[in-house]
Amino acid sequence: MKTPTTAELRERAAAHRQEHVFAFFDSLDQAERAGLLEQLARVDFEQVSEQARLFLEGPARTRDEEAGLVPVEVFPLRRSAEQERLAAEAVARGEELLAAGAVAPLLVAGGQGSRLGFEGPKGAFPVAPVSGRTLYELHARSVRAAGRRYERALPWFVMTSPANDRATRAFFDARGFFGLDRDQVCFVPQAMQPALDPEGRIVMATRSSLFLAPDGHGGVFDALGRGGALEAARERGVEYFSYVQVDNPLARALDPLFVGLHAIAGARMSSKVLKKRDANEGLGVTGERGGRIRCIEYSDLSERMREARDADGELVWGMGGIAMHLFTLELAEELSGSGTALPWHVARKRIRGIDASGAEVSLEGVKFERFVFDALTRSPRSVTLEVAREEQFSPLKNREGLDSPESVRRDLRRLHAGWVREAGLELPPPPAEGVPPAVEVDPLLAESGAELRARGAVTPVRRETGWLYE
Ligand code: UD2
Repeated sequence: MKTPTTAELRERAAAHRQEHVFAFFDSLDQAERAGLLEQLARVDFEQVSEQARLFLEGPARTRDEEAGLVPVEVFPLRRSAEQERLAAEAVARGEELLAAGAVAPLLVAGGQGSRLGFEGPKGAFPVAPVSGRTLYELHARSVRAAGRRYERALPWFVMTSPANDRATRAFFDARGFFGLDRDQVCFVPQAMQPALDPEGRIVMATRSSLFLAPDGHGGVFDALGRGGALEAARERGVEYFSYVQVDNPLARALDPLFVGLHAIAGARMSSKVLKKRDANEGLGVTGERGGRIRCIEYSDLSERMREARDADGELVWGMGGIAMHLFTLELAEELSGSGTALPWHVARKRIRGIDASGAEVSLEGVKFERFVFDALTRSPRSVTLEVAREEQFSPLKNREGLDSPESVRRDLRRLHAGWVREAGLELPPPPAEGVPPAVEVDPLLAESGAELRARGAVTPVRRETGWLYE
């Protein structure tokens, strides 16, 4: 792409009512000017104008989205005999595809983790209850374990954002890529979007920079396309991406049942769900209308829909999405670089920027994000698989309380203690009534009770923090 000149950029900005981005240009030094011009060259002003229209005209979309929507059919945890037969067939098919290297794990970690209040990439948070391993390391060890199981080095795609890309790479580097081959890991930085003010003008973070925020996890398709990851994946024989979030250490990226069901159904995109804790848990819901699947984010759900109950008193929209998806390489190729393929979602947040005089202020900002699950509308056939919360979902979101380091560690301990019990191995005494024993199982040793049992007699390493089976 040819680098636009300063005059061209001034013209573009002015044509879209954004000339203020040059307000301080003449007072900047050489390096500051270059930095600002580089940012501006990457701004799609046409798109910014569309985004401004989107929130200035404030479409009342939610109601339309909900009209006529019915919950999708779920492949449940409690299965009929026929579903059990299909599940067994799916596991076999899934194992075949995994062994053939057709499924690549994809971890999204471009978010800012602001609720956790942790400096640095969220994946660098030490979360494991006994070993103190970080989220990244747990995911990496799970990828290594799969590599060993299927006797091949699986390519692992990790989405970062320009805000944490360098820190993430340095973190992997300093830890020897957690024992993975360097060329197994492919970092794909997502793009950034300018934040706007309530009048639809781009917010300046400083006199020489725009306020930019990651473009949402729906930016993953563009990110995969831009850096050549899609071609690399195709060359390596990848047919499906298995998408999980960095904040969930229980996420199983390589799940034969899910892969098999998805492949047998001929789906382009599929999702895992579970029973919501209550009507207000922060999980999106999936519905269907006229054969099209649509996911509505929890914050967009009307109260009527959130609270609706059926004749048995159960929540009608009681199944929540846990951000684990499979999608085909072909769908990613179709969506990558397609510009308007996925809709923009608007998030209003207080942000720090400068005002017209250049003074630092806190102002109401409007951020724009794409959501990966909007791609479900492109998958006429789709599998929605119910999973057990205690086995697959315990996200790290908050500093304390629900979905906090404490709750994640407790859930890991409880799950792993169950495996140790199932394997007939020894457990440390629980520290108190109702508190799970301080135990942890390394993914490289086992990722289920059955696998641990198959390992035979294993002696745990006893640490001050508890027992580590590795
Ligand atoms: C997300 C889902 C929600 C539910 C929940 C499960 C959305 C909008 N909602 O809620 O329905 O499934 O997860 O835990 O996704 N990320 C990026 N780039 C971005 C933004 C986010 O990589 O620009 C990553 C981020 O690093 C994290 C994940 O996406 O791994 C989820 O982001 P979040 O914490 O903002 O999503 P949350 O908890 O609101």
